[in-house]
Amino acid sequence: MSLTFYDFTMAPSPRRTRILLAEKGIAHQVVQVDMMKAEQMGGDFRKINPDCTLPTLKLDDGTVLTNVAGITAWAEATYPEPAMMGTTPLEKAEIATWVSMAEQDLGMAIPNAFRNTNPAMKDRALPGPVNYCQIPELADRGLKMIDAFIVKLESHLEGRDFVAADQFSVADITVVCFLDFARVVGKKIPEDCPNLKRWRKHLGTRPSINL
Ligand SMILES: N[C@@H](CCC(=O)N[C@@H](CS)C(=O)NCC(=O)O)C(=O)O
Repeated sequence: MSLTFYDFTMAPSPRRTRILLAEKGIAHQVVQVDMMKAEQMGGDFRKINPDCTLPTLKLDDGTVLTNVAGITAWAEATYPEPAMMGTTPLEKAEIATWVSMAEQDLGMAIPNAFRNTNPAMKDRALPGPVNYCQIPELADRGLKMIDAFIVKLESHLEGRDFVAADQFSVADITVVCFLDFARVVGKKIPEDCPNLKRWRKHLGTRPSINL
C-alpha cells in the first residue's frame, strides 16, 4: 500500500496522525507542508485538500482523507492491531470521551488563545480557507479552559498510567499533542502536578512520541 502523509512537524494535529501511523506500523511516505510559509493555503496543496488543513492522508487509490478523526477511523479499521480506540464497548466509550474533551478543552482552547489576539493572525482566527475575525474574549476563555483541563486531568491520572481504559490509546496521543503544544500560549505541566508529570515521562519512552 502506498500512502502519502502530508505533515508539518511543528503542528499538533498532524502530529496526532504521525504518532498513530508509527504506533500501527503503517508504511507511508511523508510530504512536509510548511505552515510557516502558508504552504497549506497554496494552490498545489489546495488542489489536494481544499480545506487547507493538516493532517491529510492520500490513499493508494487516490482517496484523500482530510481530518484527524477520519484518518484515525480509517487506520483503526484497516489495521486493527494494535487497537488504539479500545476493544470493548466501555473502553471505546472512555477513550472517545477523553479524545472529545481534549479536542475541545485543549485543541480548540489553545488556538483560541493565540489566534484571537496575535496581530499576525488578523482575520485568521480559525484554520481553513474561510477568513474569520478575531474575538479577543475567546483568548481569555481559552487560557482558562486550558488551566481547568489540566486540573481535571491531574486528578484523573491519580493511580493511572494512561488517560483512558488502562491502555495506550488515541486519548493519550490527543492529550500529549495538545498539551505539548500549549507552550505556544505559555502553558506547561505545572510543577505541582505529579501525576501529569509521571504520565508525560512514561509516554516519552515510546519512540512514536519523539518523532
Ligand atoms: N479538521 C482538521 C483540522 C486540523 C487543524 O486545525 N490543523 C491545523 C494544524 S494543527 C491546520 O491545518 N491549520 C491550518 C491553518 O492554520 O491555516 C482535523 O481535525 O484534522
